[in-house]
Amino acid sequence: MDRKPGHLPRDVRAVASSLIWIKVVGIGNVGVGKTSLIKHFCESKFSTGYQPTVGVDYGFKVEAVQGIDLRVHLWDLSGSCEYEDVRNELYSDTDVVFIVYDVTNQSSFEGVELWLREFATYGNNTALMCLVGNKTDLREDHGVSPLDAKRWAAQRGMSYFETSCASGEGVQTMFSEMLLATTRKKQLAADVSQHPAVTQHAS
Ligand SMILES: Nc1nc2c(ncn2[C@@H]2O[C@H](COP(=O)(O)OP(=O)(O)OP(=O)(O)O)[C@@H](O)[C@H]2O)c(=O)[nH]1
Ligand SMILES: [Mg+2]
Repeated sequence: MDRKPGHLPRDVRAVASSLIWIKVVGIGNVGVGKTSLIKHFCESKFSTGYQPTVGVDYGFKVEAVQGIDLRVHLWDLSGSCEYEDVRNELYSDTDVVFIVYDVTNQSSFEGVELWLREFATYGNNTALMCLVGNKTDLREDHGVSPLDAKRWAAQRGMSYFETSCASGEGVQTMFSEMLLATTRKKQLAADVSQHPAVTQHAS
């Protein structure tokens, strides 16, 4: 390499700055699988051991969506009430928030309303919101009804996904669909700000 340190070629810097930044936040009760979802998305890995997130963790991935490279910043927040203040500091400017519950654990589903309220209080009201039923590989008849979960999400205008970090089923689909929806939203907002007159005329 004959390149001087700290002097990237112009085209590399241009590509880097043209990437779209997306802030994704995962919330939900302790142990529902937020860290596992993010780890599966970033590294295609799953581990059965449980290591509670201490406050907050962070992941990063460049993901191509419809030919556009997105810089995806993933904020993995602890579900423990002990870290409420830490979470509330991190909610601003979120593009996508996914609320996770465990399909085998009714109380984790009952908790989603509180998570929605916490985000509504401290986050931005422009974020795209999704509900995720995780651990479908462990689903039993007496678990959370998928119909109830779908209805809950639909009533709040949220998308609903089901995932298993153990088998990987649904994980990539969930992230791809969330990222596609938020990219379209961002592109639309950029079009509107570039052509305000056209938009005003059309309405
Ligand atoms: N069988 C199964 N186990 C899972 C799945 N997702 C997560 N787990 C397990 O559930 C436990 C908790 O997962 P985490 O991802 O650490 O949960 P969390 O929501 O990040 O929990 P906190 O950080 O404490 O808020 C771990 O033992 C995981 O291996 C899944 O889809 N299927
Ligand atoms: Mg965690």
